[in-house]
Amino acid sequence: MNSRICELLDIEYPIIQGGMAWISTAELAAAVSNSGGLGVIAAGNAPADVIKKEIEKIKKLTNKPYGINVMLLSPFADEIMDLVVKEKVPVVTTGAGNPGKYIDALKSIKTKILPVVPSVALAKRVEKAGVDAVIVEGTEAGGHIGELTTMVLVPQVVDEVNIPVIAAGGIADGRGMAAAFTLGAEGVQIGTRFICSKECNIHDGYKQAVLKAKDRDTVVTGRSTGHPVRVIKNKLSKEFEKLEKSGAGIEELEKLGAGKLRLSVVDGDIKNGSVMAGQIAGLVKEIKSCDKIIEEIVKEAFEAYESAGRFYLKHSVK
Ligand code: TUI
Repeated sequence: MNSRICELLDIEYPIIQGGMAWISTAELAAAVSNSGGLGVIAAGNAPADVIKKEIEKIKKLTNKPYGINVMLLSPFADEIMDLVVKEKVPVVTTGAGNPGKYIDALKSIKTKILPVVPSVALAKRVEKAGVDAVIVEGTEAGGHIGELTTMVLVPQVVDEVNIPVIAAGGIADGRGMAAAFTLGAEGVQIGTRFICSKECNIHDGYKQAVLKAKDRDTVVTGRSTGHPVRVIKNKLSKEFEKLEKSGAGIEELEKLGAGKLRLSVVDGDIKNGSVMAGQIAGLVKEIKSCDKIIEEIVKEAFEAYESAGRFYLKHSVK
């Protein structure tokens, strides 16, 4: 499988694992990298000393390239970026903001920079600033999201930038990967599917919640705070919605959300915790190892291409 993304990142398959706070640890990232994709450790809201240990761990688990996802709303974003530069981490993905002020430092150590963007405007801005590729994420994704769908956003960004585009949001199998490539993407970022992997070392309750989720089981909370977040519906999401409807201020809403991702991921409290997942959760039915997940996605993508090709051929021969 050859794309500019494979060459850029020195990986076998253009599949990047989503940086999911608390979920994307060194163990998961190493398993994805060892399977030919790009594993990514999520820094989330963790301080640099915690992420330094994750970097030490992944270096013991794989010799392949890996990335760190920097959540730009984190109070520790600056110190995480300092750590990335010091450790010469091969790839950085960013989320929830514009990474502009960090680009020069990352480029000076040849770290590849892949920002997540929710719009054409930000994609163009970061291209101009010198990033290596953009991860174009649709609103189908889990966690913090933008407004537009993957289907409409990917081709619009592809038409406006020259750097490679990685599609994200709503992709969990080879059909989704083939569709993303048809839209002009050269890689995919996959999060939700990897939650239900053997090597993802979170509480089993969280995995079971994703496996059980059906097509309409996610909801977006926090629109009124300016930080919309897609989660699986539960007691907490209902409380959050009620509080938002009552006109509560950002402070009160943020207080309700504080510490709730840890509660579900680490403690397995999937009623009172925040269970972030994408709309594609309904497609995820089984826990498998990362190498099986990737192998199946790649095989299925080729099959999807062939079947679409046969369809076009049939309809073009008059
Ligand atoms: O970042 C994510 N997903 C996340 S971060 C997260 S932790 C969190 N918790 C509570 C509130 C907010 C975050 C959970 N899930 N995905 C990547 C992503 N980035 N999605 C959307 C964006 C984004 C949004 C606006 C990227 C850039 C952006 O730019 C605004 C600007 O400054 O121009």
